[in-house]
Amino acid sequence: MFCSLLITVFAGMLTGGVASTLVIRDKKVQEETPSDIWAAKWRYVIDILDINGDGKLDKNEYINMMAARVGAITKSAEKEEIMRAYLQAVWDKWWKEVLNNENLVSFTANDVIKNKAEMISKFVEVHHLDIEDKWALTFFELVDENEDDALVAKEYANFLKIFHAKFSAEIFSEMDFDKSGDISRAEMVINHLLFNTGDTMKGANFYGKVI
Ligand SMILES: [Ca+2]
Ligand SMILES: [Ca+2]
Ligand SMILES: [Ca+2]
Repeated sequence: MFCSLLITVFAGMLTGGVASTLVIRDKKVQEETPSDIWAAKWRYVIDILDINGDGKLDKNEYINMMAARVGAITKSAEKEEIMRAYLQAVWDKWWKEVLNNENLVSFTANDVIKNKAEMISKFVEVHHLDIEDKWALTFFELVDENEDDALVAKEYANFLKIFHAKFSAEIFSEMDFDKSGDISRAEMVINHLLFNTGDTMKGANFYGKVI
């Protein structure tokens, strides 16, 4: 009797333990629901680029204001112009198409989030991968001050400044996959691709701390 009571108590402790482990696991899965992280990333990036805080990212904020920050940070009018022309092309070739609006003047985080499936499928189309690479590498080259094909902390901090984001050693280490102490072109491209298409926190802090 005593023995079976003990077994019951012990079994109860065991199942209790398993149950709470499952609860923890379920909670973790819930927190990492793909749409939540993907949506959180886009809400974050649109919010930091929405300078007047009206909830919309307009053409001026996206093109001129971002280009102006590149000019100020790199102290180069030439780089500002490269950025402006590039962003104008991305607005015309990518955002107008993906949001299906030829006369696009602004968009919100919700516009992006409700087009998630279409956006992710476009991000991985072969012809689009060129645009993807170019986005990451254009910024890479603009902030690679000493042109040695690697971004050290100070240079990556300048990249984050374009997005009004604060540098941290933690973010830098997340982007530096091979822990070499700098960000290579490949790391820049992969982190950007993970930001755009990934369902996890990998690459999520590419433009600064999301969560
Ligand atoms: Ca705005
Ligand atoms: Ca460098
Ligand atoms: Ca590295």
